[in-house]
Amino acid sequence: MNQLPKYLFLFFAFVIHLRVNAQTQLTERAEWFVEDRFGMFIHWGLYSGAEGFWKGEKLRYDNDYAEWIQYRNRIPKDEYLQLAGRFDWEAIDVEEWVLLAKEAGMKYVTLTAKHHDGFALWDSKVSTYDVGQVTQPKRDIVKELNEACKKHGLKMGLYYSHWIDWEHEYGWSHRNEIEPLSPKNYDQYWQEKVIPQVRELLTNYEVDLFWFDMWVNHPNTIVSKEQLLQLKNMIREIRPNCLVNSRLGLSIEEDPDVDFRTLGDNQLGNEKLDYPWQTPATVAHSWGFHAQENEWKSTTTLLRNLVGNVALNGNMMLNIGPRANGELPYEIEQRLKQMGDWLKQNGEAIYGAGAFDLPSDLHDWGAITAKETEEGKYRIYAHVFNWPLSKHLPITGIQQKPSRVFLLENERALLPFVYHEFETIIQLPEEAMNPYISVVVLEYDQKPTAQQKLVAKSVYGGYSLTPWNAYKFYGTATTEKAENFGSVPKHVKIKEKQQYFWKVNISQPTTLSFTTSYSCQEKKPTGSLKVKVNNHELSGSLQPTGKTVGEPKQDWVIDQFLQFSLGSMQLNQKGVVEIELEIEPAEGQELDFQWLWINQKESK
Ligand code: FHN
Repeated sequence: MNQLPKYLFLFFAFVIHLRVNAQTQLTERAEWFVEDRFGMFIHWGLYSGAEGFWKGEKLRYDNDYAEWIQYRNRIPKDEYLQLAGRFDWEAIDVEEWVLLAKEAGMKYVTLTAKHHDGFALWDSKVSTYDVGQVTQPKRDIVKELNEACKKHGLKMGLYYSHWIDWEHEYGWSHRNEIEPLSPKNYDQYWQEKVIPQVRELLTNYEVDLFWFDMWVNHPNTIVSKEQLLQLKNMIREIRPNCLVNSRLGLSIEEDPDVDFRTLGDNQLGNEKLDYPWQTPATVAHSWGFHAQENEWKSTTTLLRNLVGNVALNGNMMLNIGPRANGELPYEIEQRLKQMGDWLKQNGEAIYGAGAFDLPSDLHDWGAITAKETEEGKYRIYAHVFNWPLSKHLPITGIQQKPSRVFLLENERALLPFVYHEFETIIQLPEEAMNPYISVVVLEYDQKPTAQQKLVAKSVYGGYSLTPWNAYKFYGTATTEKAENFGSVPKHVKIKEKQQYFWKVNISQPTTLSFTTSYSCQEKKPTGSLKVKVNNHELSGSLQPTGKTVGEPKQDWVIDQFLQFSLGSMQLNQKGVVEIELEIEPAEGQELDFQWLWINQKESK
């Protein structure tokens, strides 16, 4: 720790902890990981030389994970090894990948040291199936990565496929479902390859993170809990600060000593978690280089995904799949550099930032991240995905007035705003500041409190009240998922009297008009629907909505959801009001309810 006095270090550690205080189950080890938020994944190995094709045939699986070519296309091991001959070893410069990571604003790099093919990208003394055997002079890609990471100040992670190994006679392959492998033989693989290789990696390189890859629960696999613990304990013993992900095969719930949870491939977060977590993501679809990749995500999409995860206290590790000459597809390089440009301007809203105490899907214009600043202020970052046509940005649910509001890319130009109880309306400039996502900062002298359970004002000028954002309800309605590709929308099925209650903040006396959307398959008007606000009431009977057609000539007839106006009412008060909706189908009948929309007449 050089000359830094111990108390100062403790102080900084405390500050870092405060900044990410939304996460309660955070090990000290993992603080850097939560702070850093964004990393690079590299899938690169012999499979990169095949590029998703074998002897003219495309990979035999539509998911097109090019790194699976050996297994999917049943390639014999010795022929697979010959792929090394397609590599341009002279041209491969690991430092270039690290430099790209740095330029992209990524803070760590995780390389597939050994993927499912069992081929080691370091000079392994444990197995001859390694990069040292196919290069002259011998290359050690892990060592090169380690040196480059150190040189450029990034952390290094290693991916190690522990469960699956197609090289070792007793490593697991999906084929073992029809050619059984005994636990005894599997343990032989474990003790003579997994344990010594991971020990070798831990001992010879400065590994900050071990990324394992098993996506079936361990009781349903050949791997035993004892084996997993043996592996984890060895890591703890040799490199106590090295992080371990949940795809080791132990969830954080089962073993809180696991440092972070890895979600499914490209699975974005959908809830705040109180422990560190991460999405492994691709720019297109395949992890290893695939010659026919064509599902490139845009820079905007990738940035939205990153922001969305940070808004839920999550991380993202974005993959690159270099070719056998080390080059990257243009699209990957371009997206990463553009993300880096955005992060140079807006990284403050990502690094060390996390969720604020409001639901992350509250606002329809984008997402919120937040953190305490080094100067002791508190900043809420409104990531505006959709620059409102009205140029008014409504922020609902914060109980205090900000001391100042500005665009993160132009702190000197303060933005005018009005604050009414629980609602801050910001006057935006005509043009969005950034082509991807513009970040508006609301600064407070201390962390503001959140008013829970309010429905946010929409950028479309009203309030969307749904069964899922009601703060309370009475009744037994059940949620039905969207069907027919969403042309039958998500809704609730109501068979008997149901009441929903929402809270909405009205900034001034106004006229509110109400519209509802539902599907009712009765032949004539029946049942009732009532909206109550204070002493006002609007009511009507439930109208038949009939059917509609999704696509022609496909026998695709679906229940139709139609909207109905319920009228309007004059409210002479301002502040938080409770909206009640009571729906009562007639005896033996049912209604599929979707939403209630309130329009507030704007003042001049
Ligand atoms: O099978 C692997 C796949 O090849 C890739 O490495 C991904 C990355 O998350 N993990 C497995 C599938 O989930």
